[in-house]
Formats: sequence, C-alpha cells, structure tokens
Amino acid sequence: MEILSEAENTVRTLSGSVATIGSYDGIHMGHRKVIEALNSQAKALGVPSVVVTFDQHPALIVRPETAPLLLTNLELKLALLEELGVDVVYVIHFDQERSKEDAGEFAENLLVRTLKVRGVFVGEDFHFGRGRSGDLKLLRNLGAKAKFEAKGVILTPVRDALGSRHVDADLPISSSLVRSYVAAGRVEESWKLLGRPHCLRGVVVGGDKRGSTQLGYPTANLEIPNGLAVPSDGIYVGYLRLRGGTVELRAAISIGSRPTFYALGAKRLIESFVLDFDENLYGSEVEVGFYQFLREQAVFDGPEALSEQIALDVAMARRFVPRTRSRHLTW
Ligand code: RBF
Ligand code: MG
Repeated sequence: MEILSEAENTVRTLSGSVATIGSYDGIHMGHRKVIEALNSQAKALGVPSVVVTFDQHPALIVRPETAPLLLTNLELKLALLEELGVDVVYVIHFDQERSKEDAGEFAENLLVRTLKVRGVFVGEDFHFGRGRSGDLKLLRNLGAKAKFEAKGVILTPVRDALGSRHVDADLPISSSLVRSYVAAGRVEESWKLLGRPHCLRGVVVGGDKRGSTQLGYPTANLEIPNGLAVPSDGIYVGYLRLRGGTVELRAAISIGSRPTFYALGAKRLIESFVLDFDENLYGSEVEVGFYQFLREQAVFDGPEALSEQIALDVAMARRFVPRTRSRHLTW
C-alpha cells in the first residue's frame, strides 16, 4: 500500500484511480463494505483503489469543543486499510485553511487533477469543504463534466452485525454509534460493529505497586490516551499484546480510579492483569483490547475483599472464549 501524504510532501499525480473520501474512523463493518466495493471496481478497471482521509479528524479543527473521541489514530487506520487491500491512501493535511477551502475547487484539484478518478464512492450523507457545502450532488455534477461516476453508498444497517432484534437494528453502522457503545462500556457491541475488539495502544507506566504487594494481582498500566475513545469505568475481559508480537495474552482489565483506595478518585488508568504471565512490562509498548464488560468499579472494605472479587473476575476472564479469532496486524 502506498501512502501519499500532504504533510510529508509525498503526493504524486496518478494516471487513473477509483477513490472514496471520508474520516473512516474505526474502519468498521460499514466502511469495510464500501472499501470492498471500491477495490472490486478498481480491479475491474485496472486502476488503483484510493482511500482519501485526513491526518486529523475535521471536527478537531472545525469544532474542537465537541470533537469526538476517536476509535482509531492514523497509524491504526492505515494498518487496517492495508489489511483490506487498499492500493493507495491519500492523507489530506487537515487544518484551518483546509476547512475553508471551496468544496468545488477541492474536489476538482484532488479528484480530477491529482487522482484522475474514474469512480468515486462516498456515504450518502457525506459533506465536505467550506460550510459543508460539498455533497454527493456536487460530485455528480463534477463527474458529468470530468467523466467519472459518483456513487452514494447506502450505509450498512446495524442489523447486519447485531441482528434484527437489537434496539438499534434500523440505524446505519456509523463511527459515532460505535463510539457511543465504547463510551457506555458496551464493548461487545463495538466488537461486532468494528469486526475486531476495540483496542488502545500505549507504553506501560509505573503504578503504585499495590497490585503486586497487597492484592496479589500486579497490573500493567496505561494512561488514558488523549483524544481516543476509552470504555467507561468498569472491569472487562480483554487481551494484551506486546508490540511486535502476535500472541494475545488474556487479561482482566480495570478502567477507573481505584475507588477502594482513593475516596476522591485517583488518576484514571487502564490496568491490565495478565493471566499466567509474570514478566515486568514496565516501559513496553502494548495493545490492550476489550471483549466483554464484567462489572462496574466497586468500593471494597479493603484489599482482601477486593482481592477475592478480582479472583472471580480472573476466573471469568479465563473461561471466556472469543467468538471470533482476532487478526493481529503488524505493529
Ligand atoms: N479497584 C477498585 O477500587 N475497585 C474495583 O472494583 C476494582 N476492580 C479491579 C478488577 C481487576 C480485575 C483489577 C486488575 C483491578 C481492579 N481494581 C479495582 C484496581 C485495583 O485497585 C488496582 O489495580 C490496585 O489498587 C493497584 O493500582
Ligand atoms: Mg499496576
């Protein structure tokens, strides 16, 4: 997969392509369908498939106060697109100036001059350019002049991933819906909509050592990453994977501020107790993924009572069988 990055000055002109534009946060099951259609049209026409996306989510620039917490950073998004067999990713450098660009000019420069598109796929509700004035209609008009077809993709309904009895069955799968499941701790639903467990990556930081000394359950701790969607406080079954590794280690994960020990709440952390593992992970880069919510954070009478509960959590984690095998991308 080739990456054409505006910020890194690696953009070149293509001699033909089919493209899709969007934030593609999470690369969920709906996104996957669009990209499969994109790839198959690219094959049929003998041109590369191109995903045009942004180095920063546009909302971070346009409305930072209400910008969403994201499911993927650019690094993970690129790895997921590569796994899907996308030929080229064009990374727009999204900044203030970009947000004010005229939609028509943007589309003509990018799609016609640089990518020489023969087909464009966007979500039915996609908007772009100054004041969100660019839409499918604008792309269709441009396509009539520049000889490409603009296709509005019908968004995949939630029922396809969660079944027709789910309360949200009639909604389309969207990044914002997945984010809302993650924020509510509903990680099984986010797993199904993403087609992979939601995960976070970071460097293991030192903790207050109570886990190993008082509880008998030492944890590998991650700080809450900036700008990313973190499951709500609670205890989860999940996995931990070391960077460079393909083995997923089963973990009982606690997200929260240890209310048993800090009445006012300490710093919120993501603490993973890794089953059957006794290496020190301090300073290692790890990925932590979430399969199942077990329970809320609780206040216990003391370390012994908490320890007994953690033993039960760990037993649950041990018995847990993932309904699909995760594919671990090179990282
Ligand atoms: N701390 C709490 O105050 N309440 C809890 O319910 C709680 N549950 C936990 C469950 C698991 C599986 C693990 C690994 C930790 C949990 N903790 C909980 C966090 C614990 O207090 C913390 O790991 C130690 O205090 C060390 O920072
Ligand atoms: Mg710890």
